[in-house]
Amino acid sequence: MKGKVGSWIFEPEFECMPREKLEKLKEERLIKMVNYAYDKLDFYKKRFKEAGIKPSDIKGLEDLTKIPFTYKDDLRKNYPYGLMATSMDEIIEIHCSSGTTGTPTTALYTARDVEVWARAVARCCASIGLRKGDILQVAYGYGLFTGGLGLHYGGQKVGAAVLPISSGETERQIRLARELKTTAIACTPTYAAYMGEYAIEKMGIDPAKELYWKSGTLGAEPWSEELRERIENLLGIEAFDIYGLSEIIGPGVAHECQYHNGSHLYEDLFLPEIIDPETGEHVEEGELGELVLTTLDREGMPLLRFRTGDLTRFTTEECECGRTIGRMEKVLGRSDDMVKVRGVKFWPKTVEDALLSVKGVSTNYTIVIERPKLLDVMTINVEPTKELYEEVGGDMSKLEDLKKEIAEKVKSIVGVSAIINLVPVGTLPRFIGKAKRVEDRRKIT
Ligand code: DLL
Repeated sequence: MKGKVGSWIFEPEFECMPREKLEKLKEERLIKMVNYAYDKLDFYKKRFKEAGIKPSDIKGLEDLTKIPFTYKDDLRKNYPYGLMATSMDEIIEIHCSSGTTGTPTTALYTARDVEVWARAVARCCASIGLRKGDILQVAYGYGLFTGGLGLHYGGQKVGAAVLPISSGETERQIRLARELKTTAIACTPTYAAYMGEYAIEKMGIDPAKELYWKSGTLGAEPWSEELRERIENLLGIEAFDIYGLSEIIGPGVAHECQYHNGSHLYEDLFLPEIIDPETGEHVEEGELGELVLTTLDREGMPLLRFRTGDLTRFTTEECECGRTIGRMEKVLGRSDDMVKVRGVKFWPKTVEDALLSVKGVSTNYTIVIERPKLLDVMTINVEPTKELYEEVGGDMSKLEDLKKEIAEKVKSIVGVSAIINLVPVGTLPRFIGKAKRVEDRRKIT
């Protein structure tokens, strides 16, 4: 549904800045940021000393690689305030993530940081065509997760009204969407698909016809093009990808424009690099690697060369929308989410690509990996679509051909064979935030 909404550009002076000028701005901001982080934080003083460098060694963008990386683990070790670059008097907002390991990290914002965040997300909201008179339904979780408040600030900044409904209570989401005539939706792609399915199956409402959503800003997790197509058809919206991470700011680091050919990464605020995760060296422009980000306008918690763990490509090639700011490809996955089954490495998103390319397969699936004896066994539990399920009267034995087709697709796209377990509609878990689809039982035993 390309070009369905009236996308616009919130800050053309930055988003469309001539590249040469942009590079200059990035350089100035980098030098300032390096000095700031060094002056304010013992953490960086120590890191620089260990690397044998001084802030004055960073004279331009070409010196960036001299700076050591900052890792997620550094944030854990410095929990809660070890990376706070101001006094607590200056901090007005704190977010926390528990992370997969259970060790928390904090994200600290001054008033200026919240303003920068609001501007970044406002750029995203303009891309989905939001303006005065629109109502943005924010169904990302509010609270310590940055999704809810981030979209809240950005939506208000472009002049839209925000419905801060948060995630969950799906029946109420649909009811209020219809009664209040909300015009756009913000949530994870998984939850968008679930809301659509819920409206049809549980409430007899066709969201594409009976709701007023024109667009959606969906992110916080990897999602496939197949899922985008399904969501667009189901909800009758133009679906956009939004990327971000709490350590750097929250949502709003990058967002798609109406051409959907990658997400514009706001380089004037967040300096990107793509590296080979093994060697730490830069890869050629356009090649796949790990995204590394440096905050260029951050007071509360500045981060230099933060290893995001996210694998993507980056290009500065011109975009039809007129933005000069570069674009990152849809994230393939996190390096630590990569699964290895019988020696074959892949990201769960590739399994989604395979599953959703088969007609009659729903968006509800889970992946279980076990090692009962010596060999890894991957089982994909997946529900057929409601229509197909009803067509066979709930008799799964009539879906043997579908099962075979899925197994073949998985083998050819993912490169590893899997046991396909077709399960009745409504039996797999539904997610209101980030989906947790992979259960790797090998790690537990
Ligand atoms: O997920 C912030 C966010 C909220 C982004 C709402 C977009 C919308 P964290 O919880 O810190 O912050 O998780 C950050 O989620 O490093 C990626 O691995 C993943 N991620 C975020 N957006 C995308 C996306 C928020 N569009 C981590 N595609 C990141 C793929 C994404 N992965």
